[in-house]
Amino acid sequence: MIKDKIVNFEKKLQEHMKDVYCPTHLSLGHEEVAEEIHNNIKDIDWLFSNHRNHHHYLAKGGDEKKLWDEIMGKKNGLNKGFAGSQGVTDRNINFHASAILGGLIGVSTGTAYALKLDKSNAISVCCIGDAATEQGVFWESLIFAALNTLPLCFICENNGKSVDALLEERQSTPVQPRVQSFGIEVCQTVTDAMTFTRQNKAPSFVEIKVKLRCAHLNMATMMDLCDQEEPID
Ligand SMILES: Cc1ncc(C[n+]2csc(CCOP(=O)(O)OP(=O)(O)O)c2C)c(N)n1
Ligand SMILES: [Mg+2]
Repeated sequence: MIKDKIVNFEKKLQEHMKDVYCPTHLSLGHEEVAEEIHNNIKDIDWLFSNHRNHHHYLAKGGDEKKLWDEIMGKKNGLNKGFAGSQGVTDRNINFHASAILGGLIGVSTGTAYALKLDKSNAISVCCIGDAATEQGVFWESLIFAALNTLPLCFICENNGKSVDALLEERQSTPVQPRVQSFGIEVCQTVTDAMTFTRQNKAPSFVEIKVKLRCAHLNMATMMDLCDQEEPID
């Protein structure tokens, strides 16, 4: 099962955190979501992720060794040690992640639009955290996706936190009814959402409640960060 591989990877990384010089967000506790993505995603599909992306990358069929080396800042890492944990990108498997909160929501929507114009059978899947639903681009993208009936699936991993800020202190009403009111299909499982988007070539949204079983952010100390300016061999 892919979730076992993910948990082993993240726990090993946790043990080696003193060697990690890039800001790193572990996905421990989010692995069930990745398991379902893995079971439903196809090679032709696109998967967009965020700062917390290791589980998504492995779910898309990513290379564990290249991911490890990237996080360790090595030249033979996936992105030659320049992207680090937050910017993991693998064009060979249609996978992109970004450190900018909500940064790939618009890109995933544009990709879905391109897939529609190309009459492709692929879908665009965008993984976001609960805080990303507070970005304006999320709501703009929902309007565009609904109006143009785009093959776009939003998966929201709600761990109840944006760094240390609790969800109930940030949002006045639950997100699902708000998304539904934009004419978007709201599903209850990742499988249902991805299946809906694939079968109907139409947008969907799913919110999964998860518990993050590690710190929000891990990295070596900021003092150590000053020591490494270039990727290492
Ligand atoms: C545009 C922007 N603003 C702020 C940040 C700082 N930041 C990094 S992660 C994060 C919270 C993200 O919360 P959420 O989307 O719920 O994901 P989680 O970390 O809980 O998985 C914030 C505010 C950022 N990376 N980008
Ligand atoms: Mg969160």
